[in-house]
Amino acid sequence: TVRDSLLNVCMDAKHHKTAPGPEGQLHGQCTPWKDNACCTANTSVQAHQDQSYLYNFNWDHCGIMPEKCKRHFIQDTCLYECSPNLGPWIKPADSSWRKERILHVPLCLEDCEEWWEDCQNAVTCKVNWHKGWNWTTGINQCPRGTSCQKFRYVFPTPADLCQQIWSHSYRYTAYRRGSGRCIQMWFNPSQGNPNVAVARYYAQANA
Ligand code: FOL
Repeated sequence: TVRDSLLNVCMDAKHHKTAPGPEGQLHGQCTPWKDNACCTANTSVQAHQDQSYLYNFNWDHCGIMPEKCKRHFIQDTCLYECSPNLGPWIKPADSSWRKERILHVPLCLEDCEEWWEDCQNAVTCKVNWHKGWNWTTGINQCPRGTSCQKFRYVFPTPADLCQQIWSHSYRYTAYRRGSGRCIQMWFNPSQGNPNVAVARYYAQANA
């Protein structure tokens, strides 16, 4: 039998609810999680805003991020804040702003590849977006000594992007969407949340 404590849980982080539950309405791209979510409706609205109060994080730190790229970052925020299916990958975090983090979540191949493809024309100055920004103005700016470059130079492969941008929150995998072996950032909730079965599978593998 599986480790129930790894299933249907929320990490202890900055904005997460203590336990997952229905939200009635979630905003925009976070809608797929509305039946069972770790985020509040308010967090789901903030997830769509530039420089939201969530982390005061500016996607446009090297100029405006193209819309088709930004939607992947919004989707990543929805998964990170709302998913109740990341239990097998929750680990203690060594940081001031959260007690727990996710580590090595197996992201579906297509979700990683499309994120990278759609961000080819976006520009950044940093590989790891968690650490080392200049916060003197209250929002993240490129630190001294860095320069703004297209994503394809900063992240030469899809794996570089998905794994490095959030300190290995994700693991790049060859598993396809629908395989039951990888977490989908994007899904159509009409047939339920496909990540429920994925968490169950990996909870067992850990037991
Ligand atoms: N998405 C995913 N998939 N995983 C994540 O861990 C994740 N985390 C965020 C957003 N989406 C995510 C949160 N992002 C800082 C920077 C980014 C951020 C949260 C906080 C920040 O304040 N960085 C400081 C260091 C703070 C510290 O470590 O104490 C810095 O030095 O820039």
